[in-house]
Amino acid sequence: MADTKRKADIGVVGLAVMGQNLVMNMCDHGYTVAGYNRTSEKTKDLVEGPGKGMAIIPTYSIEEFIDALEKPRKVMLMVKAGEVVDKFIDSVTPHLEEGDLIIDGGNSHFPDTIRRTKALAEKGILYIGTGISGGEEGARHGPSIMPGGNPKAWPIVRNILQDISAKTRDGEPCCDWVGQDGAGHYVKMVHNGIEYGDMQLISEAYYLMKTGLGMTHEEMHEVFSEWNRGELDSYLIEITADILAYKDKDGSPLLEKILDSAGQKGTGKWTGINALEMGIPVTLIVEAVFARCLSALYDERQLAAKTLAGPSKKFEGDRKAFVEDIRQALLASKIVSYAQGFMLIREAEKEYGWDINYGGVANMWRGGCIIRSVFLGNIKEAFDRKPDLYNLMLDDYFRGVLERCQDSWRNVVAQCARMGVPAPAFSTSLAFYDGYRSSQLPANMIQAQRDYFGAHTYQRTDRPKGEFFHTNWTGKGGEVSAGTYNA
Ligand code: NBP
Repeated sequence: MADTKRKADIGVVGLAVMGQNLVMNMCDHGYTVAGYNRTSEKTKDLVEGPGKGMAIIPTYSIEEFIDALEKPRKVMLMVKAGEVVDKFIDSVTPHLEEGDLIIDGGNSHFPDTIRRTKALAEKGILYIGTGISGGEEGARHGPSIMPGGNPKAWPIVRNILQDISAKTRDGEPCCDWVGQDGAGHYVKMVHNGIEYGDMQLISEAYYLMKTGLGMTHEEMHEVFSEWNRGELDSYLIEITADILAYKDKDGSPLLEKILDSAGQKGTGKWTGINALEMGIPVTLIVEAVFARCLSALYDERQLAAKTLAGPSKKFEGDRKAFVEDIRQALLASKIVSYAQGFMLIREAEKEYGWDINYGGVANMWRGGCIIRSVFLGNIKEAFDRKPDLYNLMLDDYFRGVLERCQDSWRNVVAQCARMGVPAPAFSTSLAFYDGYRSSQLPANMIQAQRDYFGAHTYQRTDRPKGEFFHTNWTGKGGEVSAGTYNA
């Protein structure tokens, strides 16, 4: 039975799916937790239902909630992201004292977390914005937790957050300090972007096996189950195998009755927008977002399918060998996607003045979250070998895998083009790989065109970088270069 005379170690506001499961997870680890929800029925339902007998202190007003907390007070918000968070911060801060702590565990956009951390620091209140991944199941039994914010806040909640987090296969907590102000929510955003990329790659592999190779669901189930025992061992591959085996009531695969029009909540888009703003070519995640957008043009596609011509060839060749090619293309593309994700985090670190623990980030994603995989253990090892690793593709292990996989990868992209099977993520990752490893790109032509029509100037290969030249290409224009706009 709950010892309700004891003050609570932490309080959770927002007892919907995530909040109530986190409360119960905290209780399982020996913490006393105060709970508050705007609609009081949810609080009652929790303590009389699944949380019955647990060390939960139900509270029905903000004053009662604050009074139930041990000092320094730790208030965790698990409410809808956006304005609601600001409103709740405004209503709770007058009741808090210097040194108390607010933790936002919702899916907040990182610029909001930067703003809130700074505003609250001015009032002496500590703030953490933490990404939490793993959905309902993760919240109940161990999510991946990515906290950032005011560094002074970390020692105060470190034990609670690490205790309730998922653990890696080696027993390490999938929760570590990410960095200052918005760093935790930023890393969660990139995690979600990578999740979009992983899902798109797996979907392309499935579609290629189905349409290109004409494989049955049983055969594809076997392939994904097999892949899950090797280098691609991951939660998303595992659930894909399950989905392929799942039968509808009539005994046919349920998957084929699901409308091919993908939804999205926006975190992939945020990653893409941020990558564009910072000029980092995170091509695979952006392509994955656009692939969902294209799928959502369902009615247009039905019309175009009847109108636009293209090949509809079946694969001719060694099917077993081609399935292995697809596996290798998936692995190589995945390396590119994670390399791009970490490139983005590295740029954000510079842009926002953070100090990111890269190996820690890989470790946090190893368990509890949707992208958990054995592969992330390899990434952690790469950052352990070289903490300032510039690009994941340059690590000896990943460089070797890319070299080993590239013939298969090229074969898959070429076959897709020949058969008319869309494979945007496989293709864009290969294009990025070839672009990144090119000491020369056709950007000299772009610079010449920019200078031709807009006098934007160019640098020369036979002169030091930093010297700019303009050519009067037609003999009609002037010698004056444009310094004020970029096209
Ligand atoms: P929701 O995102 O559905 O939010 C519902 C909670 O917000 C309820 O407790 C609700 O109170 C409260 N709330 C709202 Br709505 N407006 C409020 C207001 N004006 N003042 C106070 N409380 C208000 O809940 P969730 O799915 O549990 O997610 C919580 C957070 O965790 C979100 O930011 C979500 O993005 C994030 N997240 C969710 C998942 C997931 O799998 N669901 C995974 C990872 C992260 P009420 O009961 O009175 O309406």
